[in-house]
Amino acid sequence: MTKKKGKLTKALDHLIHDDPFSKGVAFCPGCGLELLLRIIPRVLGNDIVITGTPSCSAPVLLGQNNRSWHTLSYFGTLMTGAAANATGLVRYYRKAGIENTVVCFNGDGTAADIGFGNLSGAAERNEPFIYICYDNEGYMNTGIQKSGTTPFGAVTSTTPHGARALRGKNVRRMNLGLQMAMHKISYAATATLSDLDDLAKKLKKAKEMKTQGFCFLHILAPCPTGWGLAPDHTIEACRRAVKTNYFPLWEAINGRIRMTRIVKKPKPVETYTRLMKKFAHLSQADLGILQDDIDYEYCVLGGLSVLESECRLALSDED
Ligand SMILES: Cc1ncc(C[n+]2csc(CCOP(=O)(O)OP(=O)(O)O)c2C)c(N)n1
Ligand code: SF4
Repeated sequence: MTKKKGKLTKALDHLIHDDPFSKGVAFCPGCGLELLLRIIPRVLGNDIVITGTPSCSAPVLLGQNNRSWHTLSYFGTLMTGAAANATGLVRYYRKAGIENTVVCFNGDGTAADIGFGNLSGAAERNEPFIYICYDNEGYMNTGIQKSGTTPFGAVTSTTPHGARALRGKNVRRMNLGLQMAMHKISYAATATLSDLDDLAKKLKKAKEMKTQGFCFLHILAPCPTGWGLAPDHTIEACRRAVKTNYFPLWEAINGRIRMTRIVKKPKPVETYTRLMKKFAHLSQADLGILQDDIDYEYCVLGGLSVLESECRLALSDED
């Protein structure tokens, strides 16, 4: 009991700033995005400038009916040019002699698909801002369409189950976090809402590291409405995503990867999928494909995270 209390205090210790959001905002019950949005300024401070695109975050961040739900600075932009606009903002502030932190905050539809080109460009130029992708694995605001990060087998409105032998998404997800880390940017990391201490440390590290260049955080943020997940299972879904290696936690400085949490005995992916309806139709064979994808991605990650020391050894052998 005492131990648990200590753990909780550790995570909450990072939330040192006031919550700039109104108590009731326009998100569905249990929305992972809402919790994440409330945490970011509480950790980073209220002087951040957020920029983002049309999405589930926009009704709250941009406001509705000329009213605002928060006291932060927000710059609304287009899905096609989110990172290019953030680049412009940063350059304007630098020219004006204003020191602040620009946070480009977008869903996976923007980050992985529609705005990926200029995200990659900003990363390659190592622009000094933080890009956060909250990954709810689809275009949720426009009716739950599949995106590049939607996993194999998941039902979305564009990858249905039932009609003409369709069984959800029939191709595997892209690994956005790894792709960004391989741009060898100043800082890249994955995080989720079940591991708040890890999430808060990575937010702080991104704020520190952005003086050296581009920082990218890939954050799993469950969408109860789109996933068929009970609103009170949001955190449990994140916890199981980590425990099954569906969403491993790591960070990378200049492309050098380090696991921030190693799960000693990963649970089978069904432990995670059974929580939500979007996977309810999957056969054992389908689950096998999903499991294989998770195992493969984890092997790649493991390989990359040890590669550096192994390469150094090999090089010193040659010496
Ligand atoms: C270029 C472009 N295509 C399509 C749209 C329509 N649109 C508005 S919000 C949205 C969904 C955005 O998805 P994502 O970025 O993943 O955020 P989420 O809705 O999941 O929060 C889309 C497709 C748009 N605004 N701009
Ligand atoms: S649709 Fe999903 S991401 Fe959008 S507000 Fe609702 S729960 Fe959140």
